[in-house]
Amino acid sequence: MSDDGRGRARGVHQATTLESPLAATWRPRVPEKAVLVGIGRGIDESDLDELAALADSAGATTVARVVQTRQEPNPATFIGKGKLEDVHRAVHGTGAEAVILDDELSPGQLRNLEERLKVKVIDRTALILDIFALHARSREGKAQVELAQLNYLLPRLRGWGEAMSRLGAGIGTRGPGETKLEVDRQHIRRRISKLRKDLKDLARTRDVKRSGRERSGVPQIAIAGYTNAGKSTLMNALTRSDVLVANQLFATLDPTVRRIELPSGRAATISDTVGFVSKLPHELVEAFRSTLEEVTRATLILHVADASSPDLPSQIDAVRTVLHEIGASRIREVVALNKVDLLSEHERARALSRLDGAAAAVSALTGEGLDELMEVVEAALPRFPVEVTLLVPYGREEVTAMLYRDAEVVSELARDDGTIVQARVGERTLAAIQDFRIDTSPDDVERAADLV
Ligand SMILES: Nc1nc2c(ncn2[C@@H]2O[C@H](COP(=O)(O)OP(=O)(O)OP(=O)(O)O)[C@@H](O)[C@H]2O)c(=O)[nH]1
Ligand SMILES: [Mg+2]
Repeated sequence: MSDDGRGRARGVHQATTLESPLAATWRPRVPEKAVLVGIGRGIDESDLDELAALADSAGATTVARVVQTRQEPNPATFIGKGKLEDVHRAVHGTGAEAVILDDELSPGQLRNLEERLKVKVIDRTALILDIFALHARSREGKAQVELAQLNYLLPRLRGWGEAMSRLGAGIGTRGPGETKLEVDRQHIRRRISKLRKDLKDLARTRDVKRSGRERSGVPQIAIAGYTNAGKSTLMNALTRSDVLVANQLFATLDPTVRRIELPSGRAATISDTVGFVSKLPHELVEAFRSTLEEVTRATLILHVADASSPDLPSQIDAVRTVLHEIGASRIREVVALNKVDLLSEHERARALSRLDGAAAAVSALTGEGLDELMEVVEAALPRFPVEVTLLVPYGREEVTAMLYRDAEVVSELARDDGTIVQARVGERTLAAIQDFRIDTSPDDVERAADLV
C-alpha cells in the first residue's frame, strides 16, 4: 500500500501513452480490512449494513464500525474531532488499511482525513464506482464506468497526489508538482471527451435497435429496482434465460432485452439492467444515461423490491427518487414484491397493504405469484386504441395468431365462412388487417394514427 499515492499519480500520467483505460490504474482497489464510518441523526451501527454489503461486493471485510450522531458534517474533516480519534483508534487497533465513509466527501475532506488517519479513505461514491469497475464486462459498460471515475477523479486529483504521497513515502517526498498535475488534468479531460464520443457512438447502435422495437408497437417492460432485489432472477424466471444472478450488489450492469408472452398471448419485450441504490453517484447516472434509457423509454416499469429487506420502504423510495432523476417518474409502474418465500403470511399481507397502486407478491426463486404478476402487468399496459371486427377465412389462421401476438383479441366466433374476430389493435396492425375488416371506417384509421 505504501506507494499507492504515487502509483495512482503515475497511472494518471501513463494515460497518455497507454491504450489501457486509466481507470484500471486509478481504481482505489479497496483493501481487505476496512473501518466503516457514518454520520447522521439518530444513526446506529446497523445503519451501516448496506455500506458493509457494498464493501463486501468490492472485496473488503468490515473490521469495525463507527457512527456519529450529528446533523451537519464537519466542513474540514466530515466527522467531528472526538470521533476522528475513535476512528483512528479503530483503524490502528484492528490493522485496517482503509476507512470507508457512507457519504460523498469533498476533495478537501478526503485529503484531511487521509492526512490524519494515515490510511486510505474511500467515500461512498468511490466505493460504488469501484464495484462498477469490477463488474463492467461490455465495451460500453467499461467506457461508462471509466467516464464516471474520471469525472470523480478530476476535482480530487491534487488532493490525492499530495496526501497520498506524503502518506506512503514518508517525510520529504512530494506529490506530483503543479506542472505535472496540470498535464495530468489535461490528459484526463482529453480522455473524458474521447469516452463521451465513443459512448455516443455506442448509444447510437442501441438507439437504432430500440427505435425498431418502439415502432413495432410492442410494449416494452423495463425491470428496475434496488440492487440485489432479484431483478435478474425475475428476468430469468419470466423468460427462461440466464442473466447473471449473484448475491452481490450491482451484479448486472449491461442491459439485456428479451421477448416475452403476456397471459393473453400478447407479445412484449422485457429488459433487465443496472440496479439502483440510495445516493447513487451522479457521475454514474450521467455516464449510464444510455443504459438507463431502457428504463426511461419503457411503456411500463416493473419495479422489483425485496420484501424481506428491513429497509423495504426506504429502498422503494430510493428507486423512485432515481426514476424521478432520470425522467422516468411518469411511466406507469407495477411493483413486484419479491422474495416473499422468506416472509410469513402475516408479513406478506402487511407488506402488500402498505403499497399503493398495482402490485403483486412474488418469489422469483420459487415461481410463486408470477402468473398473477403478469396479469397485473398486462392490465396496467395501455390498451390498443382501435376496436375492429374481422372475418378471417379458414386457412388464414396466421392472421388470428398475429392478432393474439400483436394486438388484443376480445372475442372469437366460428362461422361457416371463417372466424369473426373482435380485437383492439394499434396503427401498424391496423394496416396489416384492413382486407379482413367487416366494419371499416376511415375515422378509425385517423383516430389510430393520432393515438399511437
Ligand atoms: N429467497 C429468495 N431469494 C431471491 C429471490 N430472488 C432473488 N433472490 C436472491 O437474491 C440475490 C440477488 O438476486 P439478483 O437476481 O442477482 O438481483 P438483482 O436485482 O439482479 O441484483 P443486481 O444486478 O446486483 O442489482 C441472489 O442471491 C438471488 O438468488 C426470491 O424470490 N427469494
Ligand atoms: Mg442483476
